[in-house]
Amino acid sequence: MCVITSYTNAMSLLNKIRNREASVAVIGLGYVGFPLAVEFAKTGFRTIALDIDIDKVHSIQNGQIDIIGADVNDLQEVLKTGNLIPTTDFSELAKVDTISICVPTPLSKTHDPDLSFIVSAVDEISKYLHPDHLVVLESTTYPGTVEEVVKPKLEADGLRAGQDFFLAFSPERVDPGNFQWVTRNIPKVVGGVDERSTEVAKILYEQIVETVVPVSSATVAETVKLFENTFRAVNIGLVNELALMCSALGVNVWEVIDAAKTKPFGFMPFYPGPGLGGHCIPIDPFYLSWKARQSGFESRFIELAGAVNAAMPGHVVKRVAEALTSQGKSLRGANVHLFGLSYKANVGDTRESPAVDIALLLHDQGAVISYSDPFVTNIDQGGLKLTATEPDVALSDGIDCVVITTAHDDFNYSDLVKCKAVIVDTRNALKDFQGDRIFRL
Ligand code: SAJ
Repeated sequence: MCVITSYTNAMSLLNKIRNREASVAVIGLGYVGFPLAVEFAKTGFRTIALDIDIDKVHSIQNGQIDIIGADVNDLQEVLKTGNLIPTTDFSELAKVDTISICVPTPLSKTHDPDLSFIVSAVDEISKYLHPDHLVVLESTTYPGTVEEVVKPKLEADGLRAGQDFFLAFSPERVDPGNFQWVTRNIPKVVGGVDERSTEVAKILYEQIVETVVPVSSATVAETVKLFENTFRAVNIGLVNELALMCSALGVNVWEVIDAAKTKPFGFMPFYPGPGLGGHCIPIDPFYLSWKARQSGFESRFIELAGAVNAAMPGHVVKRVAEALTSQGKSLRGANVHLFGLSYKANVGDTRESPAVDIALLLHDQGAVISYSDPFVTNIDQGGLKLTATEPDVALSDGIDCVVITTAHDDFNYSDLVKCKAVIVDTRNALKDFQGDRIFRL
């Protein structure tokens, strides 16, 4: 297609977007895609909300969603307007103007990037790709995915990215459980396979996001996201190592961090914990190091931080053993109660949760595990099948040790410190309490 036609196509698509006449599609209705689809629909776009999970689609069609931070009233509002169309029918892609891909990018068992969800979504798009389509990948992935995987697949039938259709990457930055920073006010980076694709993607996201940050390519945009999350993983690894150091020195690491963060510039606090959880921070850096390795570069920071963070659950188990020993008890047969099973406070997600790793390690060493978590009703993982109990179970005589693994706001820590058990506090939840039964990281 010649440049003028491509320019004309871009202008017509831009006008449709600006006038809200464009139809948009979001593939993948998880904690990223669902709020994005609702935001498009709230802004007046006819929004095809696509997922392969028919049960999820049915519950959304019925105005129900169990994603942290999702506003059911918003959902019911956009369903009433008819702007949100939840469906499993991928042929709807033929009728839309833009497609945002928000599918998972896990690691495989061999710790390599697993692009199978992206490939499935792109294979579906390829069936319905037409001139003027804008395709935006949002899933976190290694630098080069759009250029090396997505673009060749979409161009297989002869259409050219940047000329016949537009192709970009725009990283998701959703922080589950964060109600201050939401889809509309989190700055959005966009990078296209060419200038026109960047421009079209920028105009699309400007309709629903206050600040859009264009960069020179899709590969730069992919790298931005991985750097953001690698920054967190490495700094969490550093502060976890500091915690181990302070424990050996007999220094309170939390006091050190609180004093260090009084520095008004050049410092950003991170906090030690029982390990690194969630489906992003423990995983994303290995997408970057994997790609770097393909180019012969070994990222030592990523691997080292990964090793330090992965060792934290084992360190917590050692602290539990020390706490029990102080009472003349051993791990085998001890009743250990965990406060919190999800990977971070005030969410119910147990994916990659260090609290689950700790429960499994303790169970393997013969401890009898129970837990309380207002967000996690039960768990069945690695041979451990448990149902949540009320927090006051921790106060009963039968419990030998309580481990605070996830410091949910809902827990009553003033009550907890009255328990007879020793307490291992991995989150500084008991910062206002002292006593020889309290063991910190
Ligand atoms: N953690 C620490 N110490 C810290 C901060 C976090 O041990 O100082 C632990 C948490 O307990 C948790 C893990 O790290 O187990 C990840 O925590 P997180 O706050 O990064 O939470 P995520 O993974 O849900 O969300 C992150 C986003 N969070 C923030 O920026 C605050 C952001 O990095 C990404 O937008 C998102 O991952 C993503 O989807 O990539």
